[in-house]
Amino acid sequence: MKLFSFWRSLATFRVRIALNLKGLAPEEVINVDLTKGVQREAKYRAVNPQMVLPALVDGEGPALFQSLAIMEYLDETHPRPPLLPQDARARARVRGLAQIVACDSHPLLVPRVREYLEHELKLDEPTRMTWCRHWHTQALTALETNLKSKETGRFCQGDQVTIADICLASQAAGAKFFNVDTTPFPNFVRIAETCQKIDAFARAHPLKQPGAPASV
Ligand SMILES: N[C@@H](CCC(=O)N[C@@H](CS)C(=O)NCC(=O)O)C(=O)O
Repeated sequence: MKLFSFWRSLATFRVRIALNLKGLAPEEVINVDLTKGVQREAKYRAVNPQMVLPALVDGEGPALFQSLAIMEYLDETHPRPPLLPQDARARARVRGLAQIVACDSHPLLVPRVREYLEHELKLDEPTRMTWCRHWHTQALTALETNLKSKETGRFCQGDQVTIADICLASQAAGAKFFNVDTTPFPNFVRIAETCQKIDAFARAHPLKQPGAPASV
């Protein structure tokens, strides 16, 4: 396997956690520096025409893309431990929680959106931060309200780690990057802290990757 990655990429963080949970280690991790726009260079565009991370090449390729799709692929090809529950309703809830993060919140905060706000709409840094914190807080509010359900256990869905927890962990790392106050969201914080104590999560953390600063 070959993983195209960058330390700060939250979507790649999700895939790294899934790989670690499955006991898989890519033979090659290729750094694509998002701060330098390397994702838009022809070489990477040939790997992932969307010009975003992550991309995962398994065997002959072509590259797999989109973190949720990659995680489900890994779950189907390496079923142990499962990252989705057996029960259809529980599975729908897990996917729903994961999608709050990966489909509705994270896309509003990615570099290409922040760059558009800066260069095209000419929004200054404090205004851009207000944008980012607003969408973070919306997602945290939706997650926290859902997590008050009795289906929540040690993790988002009972006591088994699922892709919902992986996405929650990425939201928690993003909240730190953007200095978002998470204290109004105790279930979210509790699960994020429980996840970070698991080696597969801890090793995958953005700040543990090559090129990462000591803190943000
Ligand atoms: N929905 C995608 C998100 C992909 C994405 O936007 N990735 C970010 C890094 S986390 C990226 O590469 N952004 C490059 C850019 O915005 O130019 C997924 O979950 O894989």
